[in-house]
Amino acid sequence: MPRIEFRCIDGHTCGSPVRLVVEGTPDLVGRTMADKRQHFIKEFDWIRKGLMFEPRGHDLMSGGFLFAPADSKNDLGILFMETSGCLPMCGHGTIGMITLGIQEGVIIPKIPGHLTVEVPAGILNIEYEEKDGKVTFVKITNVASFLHSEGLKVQSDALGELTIDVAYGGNFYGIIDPQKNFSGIQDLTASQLISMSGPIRKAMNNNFDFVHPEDPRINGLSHIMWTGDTISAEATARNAVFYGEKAIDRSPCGTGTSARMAQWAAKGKMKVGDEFIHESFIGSTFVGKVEATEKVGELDAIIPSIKGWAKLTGYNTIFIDDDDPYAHGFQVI
Ligand code: PYC
Repeated sequence: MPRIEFRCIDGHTCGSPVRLVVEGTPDLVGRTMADKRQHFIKEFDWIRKGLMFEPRGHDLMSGGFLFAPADSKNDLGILFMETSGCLPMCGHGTIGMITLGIQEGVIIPKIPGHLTVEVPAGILNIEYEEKDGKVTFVKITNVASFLHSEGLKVQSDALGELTIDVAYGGNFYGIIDPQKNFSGIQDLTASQLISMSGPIRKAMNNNFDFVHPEDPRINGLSHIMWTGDTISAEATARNAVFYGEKAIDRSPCGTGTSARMAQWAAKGKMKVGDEFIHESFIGSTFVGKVEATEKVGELDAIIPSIKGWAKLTGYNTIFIDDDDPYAHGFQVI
């Protein structure tokens, strides 16, 4: 294969990296973003590995591509990629790619300040503010989010028995709240959380099934959310989301925040109109809100929103050339 060039705009959302690919996007078959995601996973996963893994990326890298929408009423479609695969939805990725795309003139909204975006998990309604050429915030009204299962028991070699709720906010999250064998993230390092999370995720997927009631293509528990005391008195809650093989999200995690608000709403701890300031492991925050309630299949669900900011860090023209033994990247686990 000849050398392939990808022109990227790099940035971060509340500390978590985002790489928006603006040239080199593959032609994908399929009407919806969910269909296009299937084609990308089958034929183009080498692009994800090349752009996300070392030596062009790193354990936390994430990003995506922009597409024309299937429905011309909408503004655009987004395909997400990261070290763990192609997520149905990524909150920090959306906030980042919208910020970079608007600031750099790559995304032209039909109505300034508003966007309707197709993602593999559904449709997002987005509001953003632009001042002096910079996007100051992006607020996403996310896909319907719900508590999938409560009180699942799993054995951790490191901690002993854990009780875990599973909620969906665009991805499935195993939420580990403080309990007898886990005092909270304030007492652990990121490395300790990483080393415990992989085996817990594996045990959860071996013992239980997690399938979206309306789209079986969305399945499997991909993320583990550990919770604990906040750093700032203003925050409602804090979390550390594990994904991929070695990543703890630096942002407060948009789909994770949605999943956690769905968990809280199902337990009667939040209602429509309530706000939720979610703090990341590094202390950055998203503002979440329960916008409405809905049903997903038989399950009670909420429509959550998440609001956050992102920054441009630079331009990056990346080559994937088959004469490089590491053309398609590698991970050191
Ligand atoms: O913000 O939704 C999110 C996310 C998922 C994985 C990392 N960040």
